[in-house]
Formats: sequence, C-alpha cells, structure tokens
Amino acid sequence: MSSPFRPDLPPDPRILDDHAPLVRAIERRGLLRGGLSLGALTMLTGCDVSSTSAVGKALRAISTFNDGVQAVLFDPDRLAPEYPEHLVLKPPRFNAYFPVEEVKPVDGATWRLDVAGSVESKRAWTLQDIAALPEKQIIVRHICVEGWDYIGQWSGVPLRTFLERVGADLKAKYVSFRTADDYPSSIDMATALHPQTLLATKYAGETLPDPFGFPLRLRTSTKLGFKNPKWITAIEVSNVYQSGYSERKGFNWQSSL
Ligand SMILES: Nc1nc2c(c(=O)[nH]1)N[C@H]1C(S)=C(S)[C@@H](COP(=O)(O)O)O[C@H]1N2
Ligand SMILES: [Mo]
Repeated sequence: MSSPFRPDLPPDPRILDDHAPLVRAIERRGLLRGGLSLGALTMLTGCDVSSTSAVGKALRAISTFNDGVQAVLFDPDRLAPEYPEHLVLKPPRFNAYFPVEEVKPVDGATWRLDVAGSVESKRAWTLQDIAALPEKQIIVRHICVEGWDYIGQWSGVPLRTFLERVGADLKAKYVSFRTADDYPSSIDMATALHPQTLLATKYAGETLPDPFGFPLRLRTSTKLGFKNPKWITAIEVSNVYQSGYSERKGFNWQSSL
C-alpha cells in the first residue's frame, strides 16, 4: 500500500473493472459521485494503485471504514434497487467458509427454529409453522466482499413480520442468528425491520436448495453477502452486541451497501 505513486507510469484504468462490485458498493454509499477514477482512488488512499491487487486493497480500505461512521451515514430505511426476473442467476452462486462439497444438509423434518432473548413467545418453530406465515419476494443484488455479485430472487416472511409474531422488543438494538454450521451473525434492529429483509425459504420460487441455506436463511438487501446467514437454527433479540464469524476475520459489522 505504501509504495510511491509513479505519475510517469500511469496505471491502466481497466484494472478498476476487476473490482467492479466493490467500486459499485462504494459508489452506492454516496461517498463518490460520477464514477471512481484511479486518480481519485490514489488521492483518497495515498496509495500506488497501479496493480490490480493494490487497487483491491485500496478499495477494501475504503469499504471497511468505521462502523460508527456508517451507522450515521446510511439511512436504514432506504430501499435497495430491485431487478426484473430475467436477470436472476439460476442457480445462485455458492459461498461459505467451506467448499460446497462440505455442506451438511439440514433435515427439515427435525429442524426447529429457536427464539430467545427479548421476545414474548420462546416457542420453537417448525418448518410448517414458518410456511404458514405471509410471504414476500424480492429480487436484489448479492454482493460478496470477495469481489463478485449476482442478482437473486428470494422469498420468505419479512423478518419484521416474524419479530412482531413472537412479540419481540422492537426497540432492542440487535437481532442475532445461530446456524447449523456455527456461523454466528448479527444485525441492527433497523436492518431487521427493513421491508427488504426476509427470512428466506425459497430461491427463484423453489424451496431453498441445501447449499443456499435450507430451510431458512437471512436475506438482507442493504448489507454485504456475509451478513446473510444460511441454515439458521436460532434467532435472539437483545441489547447485547454479538460479533459474527466474518467480523472476527476483520470485516466490519455494519457492512452496509
Ligand atoms: N451459515 C453460513 N452463512 C453464510 C456463510 C457461511 O459460511 N455460513 N457465508 C456468507 C457469505 S461470505 C456469503 S457471500 C453468502 C453466500 O450466499 P450464497 O451461497 O447464497 O450466494 O452467504 C453468507 N452466509
Ligand atoms: Mo461473502
């Protein structure tokens, strides 16, 4: 990051294209207007951005800026862009902290969703219980910090509706998730109540396939991919901050788009 900028060797602007999803994510935050240029990136970071790996590092530095600043900057009620159905990627692109061959399918018949914390009803939910809830569909862009993205079509109960059904304290700060693969994750209440935040049970109108989180996964529309835990087994409402798997690897907790 610290090697000197070489104005005598202008970097090829096309190396920005290698990082198109991150550039888009940063631009959508309203920090940059009218398109990010390599010159602007150099000025913002003081780094030599003449190689694709240096560009990636510089962009990640911008994108992982302070959580507190993000909480102030982002309007939690802003809607994410939605897309037409013909752009939906089928099947979706898989990612997890392990390869797809190591996915351990969850048995829907014995699966239960535990509910804990500041809620009136701590009764566990079956798949049938969840299926009886009202369903909403969204077609939104999934953006992974690793630098790829796709448009996905998700359906399931809005998390807000679910939280209302269990009598959750909607003034609590956090909603935290546990998963079958031990991938803890948590979001702020404003994001939990956002109209485009679902507990998804379907992809492209079909039951969620095992690699994509059967039977239940979170689908936020205003956060990076890693804030969408798959194979959810428990939901907790609380005022106690809980870190997540990816946050422990150094990614910032808000990770708003
Ligand atoms: N339980 C669980 N959820 C997870 C992950 C994981 O490893 N385990 N990976 C996250 C990351 S980094 C991404 S990009 C998305 C990928 O979701 P997809 O496979 O549906 O595209 O899942 C997120 N949710
Ligand atoms: Mo990701």
